[in-house]
Amino acid sequence: EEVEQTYIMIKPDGVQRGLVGEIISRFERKGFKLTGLKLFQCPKELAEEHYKDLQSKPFFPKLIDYITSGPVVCMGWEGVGVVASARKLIGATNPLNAEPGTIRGDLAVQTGRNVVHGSDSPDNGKREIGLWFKEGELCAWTAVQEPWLVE
Ligand code: DAT
Ligand code: MG
Repeated sequence: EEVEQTYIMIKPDGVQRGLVGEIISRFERKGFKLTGLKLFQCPKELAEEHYKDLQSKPFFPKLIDYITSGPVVCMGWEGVGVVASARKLIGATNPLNAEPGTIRGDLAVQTGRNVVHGSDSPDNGKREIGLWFKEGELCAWTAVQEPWLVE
């Protein structure tokens, strides 16, 4: 059980649909710690860098158009096992396959409008937080609840 960092992003559909508070609440209630938060209009170059592993996919141009179509909410979250746990809270890539109780399972219907991103490994968590945030935009802080969450 390692303390990890993950990059979570509410995509433009989540912002447009008024789901920002609902989505942030789920990570807060679970017991993770917010380390960075901003509303941001993503430039095309950054979207392409973020999703560079998917460059050869047929849906890549549509994915870039979607992510840059309006403001996103960029977040850094920290916690024990946060990377895999956040992926579970988010649910399957295709919202129709995502379990009820997950963000995508409860709030979305289509892969191309799946409201939220979460890093898929601790290394990518660090990489993506570095990509989306400048140094002064992140906070290292102690949450008073920590001893009540982790032994
Ligand atoms: P995830 O976001 O669950 O980590 P991923 O990394 O495989 O999924 O893909 C990144 C995003 O690309 C995904 O959230 C939505 C889009 N995407 C993935 N597969 C797709 C497909 N088959 N058709 C359309 N969009 C797709
Ligand atoms: Mg992914």
